[in-house]
Amino acid sequence: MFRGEVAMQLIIGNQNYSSWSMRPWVAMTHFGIDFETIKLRLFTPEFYQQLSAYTSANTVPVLIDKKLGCIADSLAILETLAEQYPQMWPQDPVLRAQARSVCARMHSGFFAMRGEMPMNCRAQQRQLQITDACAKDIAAVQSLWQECRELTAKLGGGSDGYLFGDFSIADAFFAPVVIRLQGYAVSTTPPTQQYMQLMLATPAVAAWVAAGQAEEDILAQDEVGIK
Ligand SMILES: N[C@@H](CCC(=O)N[C@@H](CS)C(=O)NCC(=O)O)C(=O)O
Repeated sequence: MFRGEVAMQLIIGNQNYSSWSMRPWVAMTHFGIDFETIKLRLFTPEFYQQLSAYTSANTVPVLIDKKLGCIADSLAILETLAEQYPQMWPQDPVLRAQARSVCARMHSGFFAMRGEMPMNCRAQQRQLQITDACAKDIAAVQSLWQECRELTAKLGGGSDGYLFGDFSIADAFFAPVVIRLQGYAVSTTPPTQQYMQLMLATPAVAAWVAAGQAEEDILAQDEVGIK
């Protein structure tokens, strides 16, 4: 099952739509971790059947590690990998604590934005009616990004322009939000646009988007907005 020398496999869903899968795939690709991708077609009978061979979790992503076993959940996967690859978190302890905090907030919040603006790599500035709750999430995420960058500048963190200077797990966590903001015609601030451009030009993010756009499956429930 494993390519001889590869110690890890990552099970993901459709790259066009699977925002949770995008997080570890982008981070692992960015940090040059050697892994094999197993892509399953979301919501098909085969998806659940094949997944059940590895884990009792009915969701992707799942990391299969030769030594550690099957790890479900994007946050658990990235926390586990960061034990082996500490460069995935900011080096500064204050920035690292904040990076963990914003990842957890993304993991357990921003429900309106997630629900109303499904990640869809093929969508480009689609017209969409959003609720006040969704507009509030969009404003909150932009303030959060600004806070991260201001704190990083204050503490003299890396200057690459990512949330905590150098690319970290936090950027991987917000990569699907960048795709969402690009997919729908919602207004964003100039610093947000700058961050979005940086993220979209990041090779691991661009590779994920290209793979998603090349897929042919259409998930009707994730196709919203007017082209
Ligand atoms: N909290 C989980 C959520 C994973 C999740 O909901 N994945 C979606 C795909 S993006 C899924 O597998 N859905 C299948 C289903 O709900 O039946 C994580 O971070 O990995």
